[in-house]
Amino acid sequence: MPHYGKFTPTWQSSATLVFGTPGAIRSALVCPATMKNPTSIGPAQVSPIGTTLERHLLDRQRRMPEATGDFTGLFQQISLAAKIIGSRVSKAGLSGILGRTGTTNVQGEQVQKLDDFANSTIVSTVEAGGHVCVMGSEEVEQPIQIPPQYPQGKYVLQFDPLDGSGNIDINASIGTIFSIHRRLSPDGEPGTLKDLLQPGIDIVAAGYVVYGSSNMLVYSTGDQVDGFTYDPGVGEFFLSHPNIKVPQRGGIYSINEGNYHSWDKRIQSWVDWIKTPTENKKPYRLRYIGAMVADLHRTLLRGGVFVYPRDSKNVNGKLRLLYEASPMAFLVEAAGGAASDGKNRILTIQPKELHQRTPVFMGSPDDVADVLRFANA
Ligand code: AHM
Ligand code: MG
Repeated sequence: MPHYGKFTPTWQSSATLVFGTPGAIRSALVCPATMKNPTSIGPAQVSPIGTTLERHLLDRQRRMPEATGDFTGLFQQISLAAKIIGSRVSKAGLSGILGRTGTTNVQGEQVQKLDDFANSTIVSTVEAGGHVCVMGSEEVEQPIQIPPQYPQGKYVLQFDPLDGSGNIDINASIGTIFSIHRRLSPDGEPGTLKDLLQPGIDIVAAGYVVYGSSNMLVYSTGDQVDGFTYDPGVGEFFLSHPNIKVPQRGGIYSINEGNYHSWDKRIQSWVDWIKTPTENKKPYRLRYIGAMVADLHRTLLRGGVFVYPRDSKNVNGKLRLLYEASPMAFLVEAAGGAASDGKNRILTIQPKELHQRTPVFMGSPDDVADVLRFANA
């Protein structure tokens, strides 16, 4: 049951609005704020305003006595960057942000491309926080160092600032992907490339933000996957999809079928099979948005399989291991799904380069098993 499905004020006093699930609202209504000697509104953990991302993080932090607050602090900066990017994405057509870097807007100012804007928003929000020692971004060729005026923190952040950026100009869903590792290099010193070249299995937390019909932040620390929907009126992410579980099998396949003639015959056979009805099987539906975040968000919630195999143009696959495939594999596995490069778990691949690519087969465990059976025939 979503904790924060609809943002419906049920009654209003001079100072109080009540939001939340029907149960929480009922509890709150037992005791309007204007009553004298109010009775309890219920167990302390049930909040009549819903669970914000900040509260969710603080609750987790309190359950870990050794936690220093660094992780929570880093996450708050990521969430701030997501709010700023989401706000700019939603105004993309209005603010003259569309277009190539190098053009000028009506004020005669330099127009920044939205993916450059997203990249610099994350870098400048996170670098000053003192929680990371180095960052890796799809938009930046080399590791991003933390300027010497800021502390060198204990975490390593990798991100794709605006995934699916080809969708910006047509108002379709795009997203931000990120993962967090602990540093390997000595504390207090600048981070190194080695800090960035860590396998997904060592991820501390990963997540994505999808900028769609509503904006959502989905994250995991490996135990479960939780989704938060952004309320622009309040300026907060609220828990809306606790403990997301990917269905064991879905009914959707997601692949750029326009590449059919560039694929290996075994991938062609799988696609031929999955869309052909048989006595025991209905044909799967094809859905492909062209933004990994959006395609995998649907896969997490509805099930099915997302595939970007190697092809004759992209001989190592197209998607990037460190800031696309690994964080998504971490989330899919934490939700009970499977994520493979065709042979191995994506999470166990030891990266050799910052912008390394990998084939991707992810989603419902039974659907991934089917495609791997064909791919390895
Ligand atoms: P990018 O926009 O960050 O470069 O991401 C690459 C995108 C993925 O989001 C998406 O799954 C894929 O490339 C789509 O590729 P194609 O157009 O070849 O199907
Ligand atoms: Mg991308």
